[in-house]
Amino acid sequence: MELSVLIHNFDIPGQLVTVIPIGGGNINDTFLAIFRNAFSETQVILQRINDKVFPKPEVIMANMHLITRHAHQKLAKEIETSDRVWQLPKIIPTRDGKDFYRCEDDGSYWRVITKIASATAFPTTQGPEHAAECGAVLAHFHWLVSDIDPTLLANPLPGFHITPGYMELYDKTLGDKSAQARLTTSVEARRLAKMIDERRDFASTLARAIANGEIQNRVMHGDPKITNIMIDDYTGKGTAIIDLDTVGPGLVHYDFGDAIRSICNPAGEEEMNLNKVVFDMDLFEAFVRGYLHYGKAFLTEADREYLFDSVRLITFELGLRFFQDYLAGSVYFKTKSPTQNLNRARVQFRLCESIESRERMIRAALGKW
Ligand code: GN1
Ligand code: MG
Repeated sequence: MELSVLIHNFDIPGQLVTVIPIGGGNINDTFLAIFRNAFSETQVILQRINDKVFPKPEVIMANMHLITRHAHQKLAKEIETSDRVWQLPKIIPTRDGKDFYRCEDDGSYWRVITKIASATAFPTTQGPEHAAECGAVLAHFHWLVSDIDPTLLANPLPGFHITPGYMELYDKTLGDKSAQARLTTSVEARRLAKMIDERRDFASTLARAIANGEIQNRVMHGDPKITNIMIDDYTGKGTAIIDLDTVGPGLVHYDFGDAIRSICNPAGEEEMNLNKVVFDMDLFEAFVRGYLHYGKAFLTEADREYLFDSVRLITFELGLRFFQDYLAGSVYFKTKSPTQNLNRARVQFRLCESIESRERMIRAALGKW
């Protein structure tokens, strides 16, 4: 179905002007749709939910419904006392009042959400102030959802961020002939496989801490990377976190580690020159400062014990996920070339080494809290 036809299933005022592809997400397809009437314009975000990755799109929409309703009520109250307006996208329902539209032609799932206007999500970190604002946005989101009972949310992506599970999948993939061929013909692939083997025990660190009851699931965002954090164009302050697909029960550590591995690597995820990939301590200290402002209120001592491990682990885990997908023929993360996931893995593993070599400094910075 043409997008210009499909979008009319949603309740948006005005006449459609255009629908254009935007965004560089690795999973969903994202479009900007513009509607106009005689005196104003409405811009909304149309997304096709990737149901190969999210087996039950209705589950992610139910989670999104619950958390945005809760958050918007809290945000409306906060506006009276806050120095800034915090925002979160809102679901725009279909004409028959549903949170998503299922296309009968091909069974695809679509949703429309509001666009956070006059704000930018940068592809890479602009400097320490930007990093600090990213920290503030993530911690403010954690605060917003900290009073939601995580058991009310369904698991949007079974196995997400359970590192030992990704190790099992990787081991299984190694058994495939085509994966073995990709491994034996590439010196780089073999080097990464060795790095993974050297960290097998470490891969269970957070899973063990959960099993021992040291740390517990709360409500997490699940994908707080730099391109999902919006900075207000006029004030330079953080205003929103977007991409709520993976919101669900999980450790705040997953978010903390994931945001940091993305924000403290100024070269970004697609860098080809590994010499440019470093863990930037200035950006890290700034992020932590921003996070702490709101994070102090809800982080426990036990939570804090695992913050360094979370940074190292989520970086390692994403490297492992990219690498496993490369070996499996790039079936999960969208790619433009057959070796893109291999290179993405190289970047994360280099970053992981950089984090490991700065362990003392990172722990010291975390200890200042
Ligand atoms: C995927 O597609 P996107 O950009 O929202 C992935 C994240 C990774 C990220 C790395 C559901 O997110 O876990 O950190 O790529 N999302 C899922 O760029 O797997
Ligand atoms: Mg995402």
